[in-house]
Amino acid sequence: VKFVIIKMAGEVEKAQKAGETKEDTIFMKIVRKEIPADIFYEDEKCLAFNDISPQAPKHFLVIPKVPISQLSKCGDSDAELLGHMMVAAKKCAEMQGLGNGYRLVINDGKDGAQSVYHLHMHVLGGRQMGWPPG
Ligand code: TR5
Repeated sequence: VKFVIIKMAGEVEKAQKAGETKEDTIFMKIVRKEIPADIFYEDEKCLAFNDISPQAPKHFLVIPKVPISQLSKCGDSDAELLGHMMVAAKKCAEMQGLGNGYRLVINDGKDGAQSVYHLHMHVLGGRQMGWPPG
């Protein structure tokens, strides 16, 4: 339990230091296949890969191929892409055998504990989730 609390504190601290920059993110490098990731789904608009630090037996990320920094920067013109990503997340959850349910999370900005400023949906499953989240 102590380890988990320390780890959670570390993630939040990291997120608070992160911020939107004009620089390339690690996720754009994954989109361009410049660094390896466990990509198991890809279509013309988005891809999904396993999170490097899983917080549940199944934990993957769905990201757009275009560099949108965060949900709060999206506008009306992004509605189709956001809907597409949510449907892709649902298809991926099925592919990953999450028939008993799962959780979809988008962390936005500092208070949301976002650490990578390339929009991503977390999909977590394979165990009973608690509520409320921390
Ligand atoms: O905190 P937010 O919502 O921004 O989530 C960022 C997520 O990206 C965290 O769950 C990290 O574990 C995950 N992450 C970070 C890196 C990474 C990754 N997932 C897969 N592959 C990764 N690589 C190669 N490099 C990362 N820095």
